[in-house]
Amino acid sequence: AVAAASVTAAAAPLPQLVQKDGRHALMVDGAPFVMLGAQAHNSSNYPAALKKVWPAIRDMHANTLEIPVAWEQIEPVEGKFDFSYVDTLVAEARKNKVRLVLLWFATWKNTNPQYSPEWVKFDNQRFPRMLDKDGKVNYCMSPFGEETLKADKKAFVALMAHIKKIDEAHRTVIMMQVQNEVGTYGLVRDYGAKAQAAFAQAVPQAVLERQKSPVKLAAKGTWSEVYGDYAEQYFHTYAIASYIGEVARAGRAVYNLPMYVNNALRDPLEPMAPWKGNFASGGPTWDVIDIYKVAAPAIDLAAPDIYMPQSAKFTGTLDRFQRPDNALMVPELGNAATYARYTYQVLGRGALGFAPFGIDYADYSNFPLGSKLTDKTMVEPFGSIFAVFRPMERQWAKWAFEGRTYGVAESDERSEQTIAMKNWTATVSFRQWQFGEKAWNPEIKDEPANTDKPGGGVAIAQIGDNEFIVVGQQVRLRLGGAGSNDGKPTMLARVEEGSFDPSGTWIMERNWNGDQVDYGINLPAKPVVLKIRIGTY
Ligand code: N0T
Repeated sequence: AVAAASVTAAAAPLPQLVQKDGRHALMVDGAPFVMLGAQAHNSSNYPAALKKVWPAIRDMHANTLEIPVAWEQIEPVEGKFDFSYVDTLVAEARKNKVRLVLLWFATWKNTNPQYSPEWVKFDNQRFPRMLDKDGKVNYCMSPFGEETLKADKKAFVALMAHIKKIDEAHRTVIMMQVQNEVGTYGLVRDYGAKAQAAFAQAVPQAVLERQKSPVKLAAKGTWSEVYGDYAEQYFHTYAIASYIGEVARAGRAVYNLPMYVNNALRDPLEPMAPWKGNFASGGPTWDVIDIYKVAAPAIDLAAPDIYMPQSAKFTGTLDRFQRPDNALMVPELGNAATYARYTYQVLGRGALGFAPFGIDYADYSNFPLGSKLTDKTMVEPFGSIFAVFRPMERQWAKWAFEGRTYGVAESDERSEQTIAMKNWTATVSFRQWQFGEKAWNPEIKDEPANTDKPGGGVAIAQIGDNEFIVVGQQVRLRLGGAGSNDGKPTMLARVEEGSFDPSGTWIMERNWNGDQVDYGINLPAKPVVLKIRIGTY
């Protein structure tokens, strides 16, 4: 029995989300993991296409690839499953030493059924689309289509069973995204017969208890009676979330991977108002995360896809989605260089993952949402940052889960930012010379090199009372006493530039002193890692 048991090594534990004190971690192989991710283009989900994916993933220094698995490709004929692409993908991911997040493109992909098999998308009798107020057929699948749910669920369960079979001993696949950017554009809800009947029912108790709404006209009653002008959006959200929740539940019953939904955002800063065509109704927008929590308990989190380069909107979105009951993960953002600085902000805020969209060398540019570039130069701004995080990715994930990490990105206004840490503050400023103060030479009108556009960012982990790991680029950093150090004179002890080796040991290259610290700690354009100690006297 002893010999037999030693033949197969014990499989690593299942990836899972854990939480403590309002913070979250994605556990992979039993320890916190941070996804330094990249998402491939929408049509790179074929064995031959992968050849143009892996080189970009390598240049990106990513530890995780997010890539679609389409319903149309695994079940082109009803009941006949073909997992050859999944097999190739998983095998090649292992060769490339990256993990996978699989994106289930099925009933809804950017709200439409484009990735459903032909036997689904052209059979409106069996798989009904939504109806508008006049009874006209809408493009979007109805969340009340019982056969649609049954068929999508069956395919997803088959996929999860297959992943379990090929990957249980490896855990190459660490997470599933269920559908993609769901909701409906241009129509607030379904007006088909089933939907109409459901709309006249009472709002479920769990929604009444959890959903924070600007309007609550009654303690209970129908959707309209309780939520007035918000009723239709909330109702549609509940219907879609319930559908996704059921697909996810059934999939997890077979193979219990973490699962999430992603969101095409509504503006995080505009005043709250009822839906008026300005976002996909029914999607997990920040205002209805509670409805997803209630209707889709098998979904771990709702995640923002951020294609808003403006710093106020970017930060506003993070603020809306990062909650004690909703872990922050950014599964998509634009791949244009302007987004690279947000890597520091997102990872510093303790996100489970960060993945620019459109990272492969298919000849396809995502401009104007993302970069005009399609080669190495598109990947480089992100890749250079991931490269310095990679050697310490496990430490970083652990520090983040312990609440020791902070991060900022340069704002569009280029203004100074202050980070409050335990008994210390970090003041971060931008467009500074590496030496001296701008005020010395008012007649010099030049700005520091490479700072014509906002590009700075820094992430800090406070690893001890007076000790910090700093990762960043193009910022000036100053540390000052706060709390029990408030008012005390301070002095830097060490500002070591270096890196962690794979065993987690710090390797110092040099110690910054003299000019390199007399005018703040000035990080260059190329990302660096510093280990800083500071003291008081
Ligand atoms: C994203 C991607 C892909 C403020 C766009 C973004 C991906 C999907 N959709 O390349 O299609 O599969 O999740 C929609 C952004 C809407 C415009 C926002 C302007």
